[in-house]
Amino acid sequence: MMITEILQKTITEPVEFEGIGIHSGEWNRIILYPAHENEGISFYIKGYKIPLSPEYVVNTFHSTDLGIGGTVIRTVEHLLAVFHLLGITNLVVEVLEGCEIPIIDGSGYYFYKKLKEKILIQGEEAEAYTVEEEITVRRDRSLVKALPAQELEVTYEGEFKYYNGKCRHTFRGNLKDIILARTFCFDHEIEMIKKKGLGKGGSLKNTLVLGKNGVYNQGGLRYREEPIRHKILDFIGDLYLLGKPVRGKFFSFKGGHSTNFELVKILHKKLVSV
Ligand code: 5EP
Ligand code: ZN
Repeated sequence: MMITEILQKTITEPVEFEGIGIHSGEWNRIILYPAHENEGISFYIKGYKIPLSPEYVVNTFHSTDLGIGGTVIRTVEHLLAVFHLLGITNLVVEVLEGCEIPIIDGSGYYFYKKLKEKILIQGEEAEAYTVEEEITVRRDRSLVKALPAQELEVTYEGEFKYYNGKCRHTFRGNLKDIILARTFCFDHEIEMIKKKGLGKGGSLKNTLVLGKNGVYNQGGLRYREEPIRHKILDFIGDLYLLGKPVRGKFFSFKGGHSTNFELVKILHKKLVSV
């Protein structure tokens, strides 16, 4: 992969978020701190430091979780998507209570809203990763593709039962297209998800619940293809596991955290081997 130069960014002052975790159901409190140039993004939990890197991914089932020595930080993807979209390259995330990033309203909006006016552009140039050759990942009935491009572009295509909206969307850099898209699940899946010990914090306050007869949430959808747009947000968050902004054209057909992570591992291997 080629490396393109842009400016590094951090935040002007610490920012705190708190709230329930979608999977743990516990209360979480995190503080984001500014970081120096070339420090990158890292997480601190219970005295451990976890640098943002695919090497620390310990789970991709229903969320992307980072871990070290048995200590895990769950559901980092929505916060990472916001960092990626805002171009934040240096920052420390300290987890003070709980072990999950708060889900808030299920989208990236609150992170975005609080961080966007606190962006500090730093003097040094940052590296961005540019995809240089076509990569395809296939797994079961999903497919994820990366193609060379100068800007980040992400197309997601899904096939959802009981969902009659358009099942395809392309993100071409307009943040407002995806930032409000909430996490989601289907009514018939909830029981199974809970049986697996997941979704303990799920409610209509943070999850778009879809069913045969439509949407359970009052107020309905925030976008016509809100689930598809949320999948794009997840993808952009997972790509940021590489630790640097990514330039390339991506296509995901029914992909999820595990196919995203497969792709990230391939991209990462190419990076460390050049
Ligand atoms: C799983 C949930 C609930 C509930 C009543 C009302 C509501 C939410 C997927 C794989 O965003 C994600 N990852 O980034 C993923 N989200 C989830 O897996 C997920 C379960 C819930 C709930 C509820 C219960 C009772 N009355 C999200 C990608 C979208
Ligand atoms: Zn998500």
